[in-house]
Amino acid sequence: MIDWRKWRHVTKLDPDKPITPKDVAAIVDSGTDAIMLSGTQNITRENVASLADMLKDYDIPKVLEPSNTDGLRDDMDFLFVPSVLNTDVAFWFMGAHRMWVQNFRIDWEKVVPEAYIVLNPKSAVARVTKAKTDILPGEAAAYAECADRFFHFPIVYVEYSGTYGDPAVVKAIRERLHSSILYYGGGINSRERALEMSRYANTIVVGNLVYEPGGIEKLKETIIK
Ligand code: 1GP
Repeated sequence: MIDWRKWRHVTKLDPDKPITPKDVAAIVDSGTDAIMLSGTQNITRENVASLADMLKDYDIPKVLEPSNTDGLRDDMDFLFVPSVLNTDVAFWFMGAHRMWVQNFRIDWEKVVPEAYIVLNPKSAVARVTKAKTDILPGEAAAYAECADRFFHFPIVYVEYSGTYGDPAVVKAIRERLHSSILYYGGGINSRERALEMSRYANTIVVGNLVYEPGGIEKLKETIIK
């Protein structure tokens, strides 16, 4: 059984962004603990299938993080399913999930719920989910404590997608968590930033960097073992 709780570093690949088999091979060999297939916009059955196909011969753990039901597939090791906490649009906390459970056969052994706290107002996920991103560290920490203690989410995910976040917010959340695993994602593009966020987060997630020129070499620098 793969123990995802031990992962320190996850690389997020967006099915909507083109990537070469050579780059995929280099990412798999980078030392990252797992590959997460995830994107917010233009996620289709076809682009998820083509990315999954590029990864199928590698035995690195593969996680699908769906943003809709189009790309769902059952050949992944895990299905990390986000619920957004800091939005008043219940569809992103429970609505989409009820439709998913009502219309699909679920392999619950593979499902890992994620409590998302979305904090970059310019990110696609903030726009789509109408997240209330202008919250204070105390409010963010209270959302996290609710997710952990009240809803028992196994993962609390601090999402600054596309920009580098405030370590003080991640620290405030760390201090309020009891058993949830803390994920941090957003703007990690150097070893310095990876070290800083790894002081508070159990697992860091790196996405956009791999699509930048020289990004895969930089990715290796963000892996803290
Ligand atoms: C995005 O949290 C991940 O969902 C990683 O963020 O793309 O900014 O690295 P970046």
